Amino acid sequence: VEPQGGEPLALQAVRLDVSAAGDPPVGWSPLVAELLEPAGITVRSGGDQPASGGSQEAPGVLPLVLRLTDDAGPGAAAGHGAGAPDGVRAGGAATSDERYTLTVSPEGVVVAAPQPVGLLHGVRTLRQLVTADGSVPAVVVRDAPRYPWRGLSVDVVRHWFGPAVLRRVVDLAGAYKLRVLHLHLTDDQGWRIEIPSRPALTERGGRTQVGGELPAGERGYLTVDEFRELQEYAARRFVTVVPEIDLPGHTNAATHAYGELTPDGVPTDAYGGIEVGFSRLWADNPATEPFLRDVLGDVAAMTQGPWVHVGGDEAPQLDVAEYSAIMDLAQRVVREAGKTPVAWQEAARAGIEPGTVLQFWDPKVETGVEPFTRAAEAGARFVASPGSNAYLDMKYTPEHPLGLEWAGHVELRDAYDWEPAEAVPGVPADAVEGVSAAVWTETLTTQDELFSMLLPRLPAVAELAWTTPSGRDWESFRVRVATHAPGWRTQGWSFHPTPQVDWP
Ligand code: TNX
Repeated sequence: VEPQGGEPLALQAVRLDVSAAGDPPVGWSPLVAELLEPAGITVRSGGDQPASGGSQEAPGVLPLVLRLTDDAGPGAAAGHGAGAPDGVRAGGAATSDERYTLTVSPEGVVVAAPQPVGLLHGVRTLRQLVTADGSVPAVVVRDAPRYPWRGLSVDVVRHWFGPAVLRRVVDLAGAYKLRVLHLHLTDDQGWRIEIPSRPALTERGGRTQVGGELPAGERGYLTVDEFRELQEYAARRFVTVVPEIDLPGHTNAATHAYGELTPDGVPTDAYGGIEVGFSRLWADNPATEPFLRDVLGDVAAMTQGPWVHVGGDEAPQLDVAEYSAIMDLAQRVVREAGKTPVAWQEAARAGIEPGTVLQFWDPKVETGVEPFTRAAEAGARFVASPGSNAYLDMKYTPEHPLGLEWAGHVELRDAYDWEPAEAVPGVPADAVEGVSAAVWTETLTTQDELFSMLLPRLPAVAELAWTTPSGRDWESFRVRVATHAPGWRTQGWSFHPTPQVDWP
């Protein structure tokens, strides 16, 4: 960030010039308007036309030029991600080069970037620079992320959150420049994605959740079309959706729908509690492999991004051989369908192919660190979601009315003060692909409750995923994050006003 001095510039409107911006997934105008209009800035198009009656714009109106260029300016290091076999291909971006340069001067605003995603990042940064009185400082920002995998994992099983809420979650994730929305779609309490080859999954598991049934008339799963539309909505904002089918534990909704998956062929009862570690698939049951092939085949075919998450967490009820047989099969099916598997950290004990993404979550590391070291040597990439920092379903404090506490309490500062490169024990820093915040919904039932757990902690995790340690500073963060609160209020995004910040 290079402040240019001088008076702040009034900004009531921009005249958008996208003549050098290439083809975005949809028109740039609605995307830019979506970001700037809640900040009180009108977006006019036609900035590539010479302004009638001279080159000077009216006061408060600046041209906003989005320009694709390979020369995005010195100092903007390419994002790391050399080890990312698939890169992050959201929104059609060919590579994970997310650099951008944002220049704000009295002559206007220019965002230059080698890829469309960088142009959008620049507009998002511009939005963050707009102050409450409607001005922006003259500044040059040269920026690039530290990690390619910057994500949010959301449990839509324990309590159902439908497409409308999920679009708001995409907006929030996008605002903080995240690239991955991982959806936990199956668990003991329900099944949240239509599987055409296995219709009973949603017929029998699409209405249940923690505490029982959904309100009458509500459908608790994404249809094939809704899942496609959600992915398209996210991709337009350069967010890739990663669906998770959780195996071989967390499978009561599956065994409830298909009794053939149990040893005695009898379907299990529906489950509305919040215990874990009791449900399972059986490796030696002949119904298991066809089930996995059907489900993962359908999900892979429906998935636009490069990844399918196959779960693998909390399955001590299987011995290592049974566990590995199912996890190896699941990963093979995903690879045969042309996708890269993602799995929770426990899958380090199963077979690992190069490029497999392992999501670290449990700082207790009950398997010991040795499987992580071996997995890293075998080419696994790690995403850091340590429960004690990145689990945004943990209570902020012991008194907090919402959330769980198994990983401790996660105040805003805890979500900010940790180091992703050191978060996964036993693996070298260059095996870390990125960071994902996670929010589980055992205790969360409404959009407001969900957002009050995400805000303000998600921006803290997002900054960690973006910024190198030398650019990080808690005192600076707590001042900057406070200035976002009016914008959250405008958007209708609930937040928890933690006393660690002086809120305006
Ligand atoms: C652990 S994280 C789980 C989830 C729970 C969560 C609650 C993980 C891979 N498994 O099943 O919802 O804790 O914080």
